[in-house]
Amino acid sequence: MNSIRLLIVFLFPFFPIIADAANETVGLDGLLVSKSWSQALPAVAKNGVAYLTIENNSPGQEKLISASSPIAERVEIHSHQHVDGVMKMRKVEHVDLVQGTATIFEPGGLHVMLIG
Ligand SMILES: [Cu+2]
Repeated sequence: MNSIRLLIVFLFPFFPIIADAANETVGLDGLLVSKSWSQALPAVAKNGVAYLTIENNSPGQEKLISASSPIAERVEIHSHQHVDGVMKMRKVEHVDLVQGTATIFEPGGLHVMLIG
């Protein structure tokens, strides 16, 4: 198993536009990152969220262990969980990328928090 770090680069300033990191697929050693996007935010927003899909076509299990971005002071990988009927975000230490599957970061599920 390998561990990977994700670098999120937005091509546009992070203000009220739909920031599409790259409407194209980026691959590395059988890992394909695609469908990356972020919700539009007001210019004063300090935090943002990014979504993407990672396909693992490598020969084995992979693990996403971190993410970073030049537009955020800190980047965390989060999941959503229902706790007592309330949806809460939780930081996760890693995401297993199962061989032959696509891991989808989407609203209400896994997401990348862009903090600061
Ligand atoms: Cu979050």
